[in-house]
Amino acid sequence: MAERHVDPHPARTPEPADHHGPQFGASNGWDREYEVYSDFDLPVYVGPSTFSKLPWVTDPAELRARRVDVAIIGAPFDDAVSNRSGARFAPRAIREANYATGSLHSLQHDGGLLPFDVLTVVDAGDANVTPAWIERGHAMIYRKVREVAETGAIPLVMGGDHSITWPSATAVAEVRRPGSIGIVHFDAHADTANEDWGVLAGHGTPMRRLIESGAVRGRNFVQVGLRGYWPPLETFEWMKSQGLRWHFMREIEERGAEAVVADAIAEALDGPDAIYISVDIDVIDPGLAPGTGTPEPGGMLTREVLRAIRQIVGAVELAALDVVEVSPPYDHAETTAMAANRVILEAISSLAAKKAAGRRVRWERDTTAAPHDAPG
Ligand SMILES: [Mn+2]
Repeated sequence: MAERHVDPHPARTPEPADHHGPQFGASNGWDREYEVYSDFDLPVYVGPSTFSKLPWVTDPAELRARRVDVAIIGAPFDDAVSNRSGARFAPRAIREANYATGSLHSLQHDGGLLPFDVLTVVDAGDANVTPAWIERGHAMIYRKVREVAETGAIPLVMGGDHSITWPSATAVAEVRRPGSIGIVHFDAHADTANEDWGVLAGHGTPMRRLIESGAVRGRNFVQVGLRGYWPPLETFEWMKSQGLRWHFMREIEERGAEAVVADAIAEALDGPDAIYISVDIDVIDPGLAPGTGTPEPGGMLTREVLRAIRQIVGAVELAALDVVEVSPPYDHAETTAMAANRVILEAISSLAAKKAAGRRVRWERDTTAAPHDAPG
């Protein structure tokens, strides 16, 4: 398959301590020289399972020292689901859902793009999540995303159920102040309910919390792919009152995904400087992404979503991205985990293409602006 980097100093079979002793191994031919490989170049099933076998770097000081461009973060949390659970297992599954290792070559870009040669990408590990405590889980996800985003690295966050977008996007919005973010939200569901059975922090409510808190303006919150039978009309009335824009699945059927996504970009960036992308994997048709908590038939194609990621990241400043609601226990043949893995790889590749073209990828605080965290 792929050509791999060969270690310039191949390991030799150690000399036997006792030259007079029996050399059973050598008699089997096991004393010949073999090439040995770094963890990064070994097959994906060998060694530690980080995203694409990238270095596991959890210390923010180390992220700064390495001037990391992109940091993968796990948010293994599913205590806020309303239907099928299991998304807590998704970060592990998404990390492992690829067969290619080493310097990947993106065929979706021209010119032989090797994203990991161009960009500094690491796996920053998981938020410090424990089960059965929604408030603590959200606080830990907020802190993890915030400490990574403050280093200038672009966070790519693997959920988790969709409630993790509330703390994750809040962290990114805070770090980027006095700038602001718009959100392009791919989902079968609006996730703008006021409450799920009395709970304000369910996975059906995060978008309302983000807008109510002021972290994101309603008019820059754009939803793509809505379909099915939820939420009720009163929720859409609230969305309308907040200036949200949304694009139903039937609009994608009529106009095509690329035209709809172009409108979504313009709406999300109508004011803000950068876009946060949130991909609920259930925006994809459950025939192509069955491993999810609230599947809704009639969704987007995987290839349309991957193209949309390239379209957005290529056109705008990416503040962060999350991909949520993958539930490995309901998955078949890793289909859904692979789709989520490729959403992340498409974002990485598009950022790499920008960096290769001399465009900025990392976030740098605008030092000419007033301190954003001054009291008051
Ligand atoms: Mn959702």
